[in-house]
Amino acid sequence: MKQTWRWYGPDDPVQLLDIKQAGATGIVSALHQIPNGEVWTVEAINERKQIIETAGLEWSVVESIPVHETIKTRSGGFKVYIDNYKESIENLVTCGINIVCYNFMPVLDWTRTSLDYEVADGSKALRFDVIAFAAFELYLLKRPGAETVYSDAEKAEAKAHVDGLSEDEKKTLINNIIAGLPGAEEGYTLEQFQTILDTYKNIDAQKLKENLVAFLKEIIPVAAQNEVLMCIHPDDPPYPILGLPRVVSTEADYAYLFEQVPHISNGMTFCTGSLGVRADNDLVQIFKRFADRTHFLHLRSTKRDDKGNFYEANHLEGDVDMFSIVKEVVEEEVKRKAAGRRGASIPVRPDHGHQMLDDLSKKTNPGYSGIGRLRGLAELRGLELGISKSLKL
Ligand code: CS2
Ligand code: MN
Repeated sequence: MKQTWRWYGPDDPVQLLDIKQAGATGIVSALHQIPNGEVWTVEAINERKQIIETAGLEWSVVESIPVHETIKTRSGGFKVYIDNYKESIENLVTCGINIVCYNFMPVLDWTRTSLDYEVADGSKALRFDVIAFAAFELYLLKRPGAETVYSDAEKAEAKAHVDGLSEDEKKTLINNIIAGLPGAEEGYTLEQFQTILDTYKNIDAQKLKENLVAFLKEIIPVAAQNEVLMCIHPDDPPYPILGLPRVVSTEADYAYLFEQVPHISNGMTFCTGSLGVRADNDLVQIFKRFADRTHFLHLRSTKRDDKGNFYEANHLEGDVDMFSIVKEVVEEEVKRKAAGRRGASIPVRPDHGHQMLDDLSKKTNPGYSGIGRLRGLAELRGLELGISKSLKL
């Protein structure tokens, strides 16, 4: 695996030197300063690239070029935004960058209800709690239709939950959900939020799928022509929330996308943490099936219960069988090498980590503190080495 690390740019509290010390050689970055939908110019890309290279690192993957909301709803000025997207891909190629991660989640990118859930060892993890989420949409956002999603028992629990929150705690819950987690690009106020949810009134899962395929039919040919590998990140959590459809959550979802647009440039970001939240997602089977289209790996684990709650576990613990996954990855890389395939080692990043040690008293990007990810990367690297050696590679 090519060991990489997400870096949010010069304002990231984790410095490039820290990343070198963590042992990563590749950087995963995006031009977060450019508003969603606008073209990433060669000049802006090169500026970021130079900063990364001056530190002796390489910009391996773009995560993400955000997909403008109007592309997802196919409304308003979406055609211009698709053209801009193509142009950004071409400009990245001009600068020598050819792996692009993105997602197609309506309105919200990844979503958690708690950013400081204390686990047994005193470190802090990100967590999604169904009742807290219900409390948010039923009693704080007051989303029309939310009451149809929950049972009476859940509604009662959610009501008790919200009644137990102080005004500050309510604000925190709202912000955790709608203010935008790192990399989400868009943040909303409560007032704006319902308005943007309403833009999906006539878009069900089937329609969203069609809109995604239509987008892929536009951009994959451009990517293919330029030998760019596009990799779509799974929904997180991998099921519909807020009455919005989500269409990149399961093996069947991915199979459909690859069937519709078969070129190898139409690939996936294999995120074990996101996919692993669903008990019916067999991660090893998903990887095996789409191994040749896995252009980017996000390795982390989650621990779920039977009510739909989950928290982010240590990388080698939780529900993800990381040994089996990494073994599959190592075997895929052997195949790629034998076939002389370019990019035989797949870029991987430790996707999120706990806030721990000195980071507990620092301001960190939720999920993206330095030390927790350093631990994650170290564990993954050791696991890979052990597997490779035992396979006599
Ligand atoms: C999240 C997201 O699980 C994750 O990786 O941290 O930021 C994710 O990377 C983006 O949604 C991908 O476009
Ligand atoms: Mn991920």
